[in-house]
Amino acid sequence: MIQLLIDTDVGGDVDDAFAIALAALSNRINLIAITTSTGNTINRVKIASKLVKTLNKNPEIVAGIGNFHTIKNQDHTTTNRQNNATELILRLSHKYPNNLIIAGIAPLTNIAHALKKDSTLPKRIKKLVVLGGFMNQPKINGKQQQVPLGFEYNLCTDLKALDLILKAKFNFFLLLGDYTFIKKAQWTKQELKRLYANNQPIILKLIAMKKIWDKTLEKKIRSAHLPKQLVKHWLNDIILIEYLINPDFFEIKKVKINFEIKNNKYPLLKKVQDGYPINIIKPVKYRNLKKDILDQLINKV
Ligand SMILES: [Ca+2]
Repeated sequence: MIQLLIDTDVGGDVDDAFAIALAALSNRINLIAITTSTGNTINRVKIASKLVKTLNKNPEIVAGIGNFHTIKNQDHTTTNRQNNATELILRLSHKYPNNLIIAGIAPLTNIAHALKKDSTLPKRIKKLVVLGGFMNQPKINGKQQQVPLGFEYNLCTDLKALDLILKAKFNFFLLLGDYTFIKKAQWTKQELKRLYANNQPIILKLIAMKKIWDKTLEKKIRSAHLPKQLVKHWLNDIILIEYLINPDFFEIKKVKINFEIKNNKYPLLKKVQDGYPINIIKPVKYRNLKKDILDQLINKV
């Protein structure tokens, strides 16, 4: 059984809500805790609590660093400085030594704070699995294009946190945007139809959240002058949780990476000889993994 803590920015992109539901429903995962990252983290706690309550699950849920306090700007005093996430991450790492998996599906600020407080944390964490980053410029409209800043949040919002985490020798697994922002990794119409045909309380809740997000995404993409082709039904965070549940649909590649910040452009990750060793999670069976996710969500497993 996987002992899991999810660090999430649920309440924005709906993929977090699906990812939490999938983890809570899985009989391979014991969802012990949820910590919230970025922005109004207290509101995110409320949203996560309602979600898991629908499933009669009771993980510990606490707020982390909020209002864009990156690890650099941690001394800002004006907004939420609640930092229960750091304490919870450290406490659970002692309670489940070498057995706790942390899934990072949000900017890495909370995890970096825990690390700053106790540099021995990586020794007690079984795996740190994270969604984020690009190694290659994504194809938009069939053409390779510069990753728009603000398109991928988890790594680029808090690069100092990423830097600390890479240096810290976690057993680090990364699912890249290269593998999740592609056509194969979107919900198809048929898949969504299957989801919408279900009327379990959790599915109704997820669908309601998804409808709100679909509208928000469209507005966000438009106001950021990003290509409207980015308004799609992305699975993103959900795929990371599926990796934990069914690693058979994925390949792991060991690489050494680092990143470079150039001219305020999106910091691509690069394979370099003297880089930090990480494990890249590469989905290889998209259709199977999406079917498996749906089966679990609508309780057909
Ligand atoms: Ca997220």
